Amino acid sequence: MSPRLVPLSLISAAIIFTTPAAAQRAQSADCAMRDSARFGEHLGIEESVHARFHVEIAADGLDLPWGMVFLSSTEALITEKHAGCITRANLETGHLTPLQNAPAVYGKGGAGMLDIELHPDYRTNGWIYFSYSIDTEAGTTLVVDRARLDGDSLAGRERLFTVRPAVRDSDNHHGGRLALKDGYLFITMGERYDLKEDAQGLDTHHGKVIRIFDDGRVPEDNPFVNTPGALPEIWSLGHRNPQGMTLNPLTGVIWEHEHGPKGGDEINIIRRGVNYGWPAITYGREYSGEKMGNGLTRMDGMAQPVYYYIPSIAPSGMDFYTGDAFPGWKGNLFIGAMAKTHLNRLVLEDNRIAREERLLGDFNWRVRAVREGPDGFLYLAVDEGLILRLRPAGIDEQ
Ligand SMILES: [Ca+2]
Repeated sequence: MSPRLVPLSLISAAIIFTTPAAAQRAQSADCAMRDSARFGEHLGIEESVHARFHVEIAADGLDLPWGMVFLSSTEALITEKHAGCITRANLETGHLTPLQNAPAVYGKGGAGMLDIELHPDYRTNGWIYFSYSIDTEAGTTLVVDRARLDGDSLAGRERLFTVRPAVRDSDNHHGGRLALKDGYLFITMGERYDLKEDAQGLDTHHGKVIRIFDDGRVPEDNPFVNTPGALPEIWSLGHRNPQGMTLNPLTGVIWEHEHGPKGGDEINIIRRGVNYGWPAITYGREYSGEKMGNGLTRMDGMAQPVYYYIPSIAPSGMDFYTGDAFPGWKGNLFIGAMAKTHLNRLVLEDNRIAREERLLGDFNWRVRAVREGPDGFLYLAVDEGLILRLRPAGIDEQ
């Protein structure tokens, strides 16, 4: 067989095989146009203390949906973690259209195409922000880009931030949640699991919340800009594996949550220059059950969490509910739970958590993302590949 007759499939397989990281995929390969086979399926009526609601499938067939943001009341952009896609979902038909011209993504373990957010002025400037993992000569790391939509293609993509340093042989704790506020972009970054002491070091982005301007510049008033040896993008430190961050639109305060080790998942309010304690203090233990370090839960100069979970629920995604469809949920904080599969509803009193309710536990979904839609309904993305819509049910509805 002459070389030019080698089947294309073998050539592309050889190219993929000789790429430094087999898990780093060019877009296209796993990102195909699809219909949702179970679109519109009604899964029942559920009860909350303050609401009664339908659970129905708005899309399915997604590969580990991780981030979700609404373009309109009928369309969302959804990231698919390991496949590395940003997929446009039509929530009136269930049709899924992966965006063209997306970057190559390293997708494995906690690494992949992660969060996605719109600029607060998206209607006028069109900027879409997204975080994802890449493989480099020095190892894997997290980056944040922004781009605009041109039809179903990403256009004018710009690199805004790269987590330093890259690390070899760790696919864990890539963080990656994004929040935009007042011209600033906040980014969460995990401590890569094996490097937990990095969470206390100011010479690395691991275990930090980052604050940059929405165009990537570093603000002069960041807390460690004038600290010798410190990375100037750092906003707060002492974080373990933050997989949730959101702005409370009612107060302007940024909330975050992070996985503890065995127990000790935390909810924190993110403030300038604050040390949130990991790994020096924690309410969790080693996975073996041993005390973490010297077993301390408090230390001077380190913040206590607003709330913590024992045992761990493995939180992911978070959103404040501000809509009108569920009056009884107004101002509540919703968080996905993956290990203790449910939707976590938290009632706030000022900046404290007063009560907690666990919803949808019987479905055994690993709830990865939660988001209020423009229609005031609540939407969930779950590891099982579904987008669920929670819609109010009348008292008499069955
Ligand atoms: Ca902490």
